[in-house]
Amino acid sequence: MSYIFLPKDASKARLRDAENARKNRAEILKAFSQGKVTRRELIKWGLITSAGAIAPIGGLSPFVPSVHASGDAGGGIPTGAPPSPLFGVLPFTAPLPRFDVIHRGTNPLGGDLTPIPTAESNQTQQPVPQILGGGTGPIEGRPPGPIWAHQQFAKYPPRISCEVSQAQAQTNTVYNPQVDPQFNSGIDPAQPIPLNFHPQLPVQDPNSVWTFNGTIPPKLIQGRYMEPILVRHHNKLPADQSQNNGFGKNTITTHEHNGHHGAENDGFTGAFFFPGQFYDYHWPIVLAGLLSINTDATDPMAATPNDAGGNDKIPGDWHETMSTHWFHDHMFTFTSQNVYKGNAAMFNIYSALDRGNEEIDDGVNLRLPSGTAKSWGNLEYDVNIMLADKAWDANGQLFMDIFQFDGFLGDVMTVNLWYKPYFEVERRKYRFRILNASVSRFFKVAVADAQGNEVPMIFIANDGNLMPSPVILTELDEQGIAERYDIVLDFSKFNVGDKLWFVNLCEHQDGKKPAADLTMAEALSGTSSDPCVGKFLEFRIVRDPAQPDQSQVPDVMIPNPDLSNIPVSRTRTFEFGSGAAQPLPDSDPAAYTVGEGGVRGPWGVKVDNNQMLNASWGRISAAPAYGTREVWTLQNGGGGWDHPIHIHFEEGQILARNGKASNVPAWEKGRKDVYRLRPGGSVTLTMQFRDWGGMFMEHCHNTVHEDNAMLVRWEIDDGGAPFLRPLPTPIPTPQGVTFVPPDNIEPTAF
Ligand SMILES: [Cu+2]
Repeated sequence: MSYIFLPKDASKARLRDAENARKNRAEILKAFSQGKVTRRELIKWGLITSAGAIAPIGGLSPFVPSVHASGDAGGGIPTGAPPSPLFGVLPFTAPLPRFDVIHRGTNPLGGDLTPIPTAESNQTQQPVPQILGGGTGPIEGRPPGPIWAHQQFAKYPPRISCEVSQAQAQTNTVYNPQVDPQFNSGIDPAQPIPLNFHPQLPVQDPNSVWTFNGTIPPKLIQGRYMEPILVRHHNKLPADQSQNNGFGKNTITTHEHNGHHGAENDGFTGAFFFPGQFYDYHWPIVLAGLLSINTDATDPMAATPNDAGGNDKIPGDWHETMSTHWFHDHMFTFTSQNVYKGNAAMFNIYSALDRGNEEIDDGVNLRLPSGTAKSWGNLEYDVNIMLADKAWDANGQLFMDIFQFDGFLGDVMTVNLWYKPYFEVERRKYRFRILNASVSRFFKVAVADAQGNEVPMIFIANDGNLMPSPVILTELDEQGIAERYDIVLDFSKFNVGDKLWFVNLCEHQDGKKPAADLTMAEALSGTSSDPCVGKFLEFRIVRDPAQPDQSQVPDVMIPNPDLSNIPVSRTRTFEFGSGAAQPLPDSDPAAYTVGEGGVRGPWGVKVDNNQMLNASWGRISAAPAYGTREVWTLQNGGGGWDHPIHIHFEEGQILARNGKASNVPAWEKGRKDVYRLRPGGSVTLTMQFRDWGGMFMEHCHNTVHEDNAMLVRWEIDDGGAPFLRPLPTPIPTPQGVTFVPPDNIEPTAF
């Protein structure tokens, strides 16, 4: 059994060997990531196996016993990478930084943005750096022409702008948490915030970490229904791909995770853009079903909060209202590296039901914990939480091993990108929107008091969706990568001066799947070999609230949409497995990003009874007809792994686990967008395909699996117009995007 990281009490010699192996390996990975050596060459030299795993050579793989290790551990116990040094920093010594709220401009078509956003991609030419091939290329990287024009741009013109950059690590001098310091553990937003993982840990080099605007804390966009946002995302990463400190790709594509938007705004994996370019993402934020349900906007439950404390009615099905989203990179074969490097942010969507004001009592507002000062979007008691395990090298610089194809684990727990912080709270209810933003790690969160007792939580939302009814839990379920769990925690039962902790009960030994769910006592005992088990966030109850807590958690929140009258037009199966081995033609777009041979597993997806195939964004694996409902079964092809599968675009309802409706737990009875298969398991779900068209994706959100061929493209076909049938595949280059016909269409796709 190999642990990813060596225990802290490993012998000095063993640690030194592991560090040398890590360094040697990092040199190879760096050369690979920078395009100086191909995967085929690495295989030829015997450095990696054809399945992609690093070859078992001493001094190269930290998992191979060295002379020292074979002596001190009974011969042949594999060693791990050296633990990330903490430089003497203790847990719970830094405040939890609240998210940095991105500025909302209110004049996107008349001055916020230069040039003014356009329905079709802006193909104005600019010089391209020599290192990217020279010549000229378009200023916007979105594919050109009508196929990738913003759908319904004239009908839903942007009313808000958010302008952001992907950029090298730098100090934040414009932090705006949108709450006073008393709600931010005393953090003074006027103080510059260097980019490090704790105020006493080393500052990250510009190319160790690439985040939104190059800064921390992580970013938050606040949006509301029917107030379309234009997100202009600039790529300010180095044009020279060798400037990446060993991992991370300088081309990006930004996925608004489960946005119900047109595919041109979905961050399609093959619609990436280059340094020096921008991409305009149009997020209309509409209720699903708006073209067929409540089209005249008369239902008072389908509404969006206005600035005056009231509601404006909107079309669509209010049972499809969404709340907690995130957005992140979706670059083909590089998603894991780019998200780990910092391309991850959150997006709170506000509605009349979930408006972020706990005081307004209008018969629609659920009055969940938030605050009262503003008509909507109060954050005082509504806290975004981003969980991510990280690792760093001997100098404290962020480190990733891009050849851990089972999945990459970090050994340091961060919350909102700081190492094990504390958060000051009042004696009242809070909402926490917990995002698992890891590469491969699952969490299982519980709350402990000082005696080690579990404190109940009210589970209110799974993924982006408020539950039909809240569920009281003392331990949350295992939370897969990209899943969001919203909970309400009531501190009023405790005293000023008390402390509580978020505790991770889920132990990993590798990136394949959780190894064990520990009891609270086991997790607190400190005996787990996994350094990310145990307490990771400390709540300090510091005062009584100045105003009485008016927030509620109603017994009924958002019942599921009624699908009983909607016929099921198709069923499909998707098996997530390994061993896919279809050679891709040289013309396949997948070859473009990864050099000769394209992506070669070790993972793959088998659709219906077709072949198990590697990923290619040129292949259409499923093409549901526009306006229909289908039932999809997601099957785990093996028992050795867990796969959290994400289907883009519309919320699904889980009908069965392992074939039985009775296997679906209470907390999965709402709507979902990530479906955790569990080892050997299956999930049967139903979803609709409406309102928008284009090409979307379905993939494992263990992003290492996703990047190594566990991804398919599917698309919504509307019978010919306005989309072509099937859609042409975009091939981005710095000089412009061209289109080719899909090079492969699965026999059961249409
Ligand atoms: Cu997976």
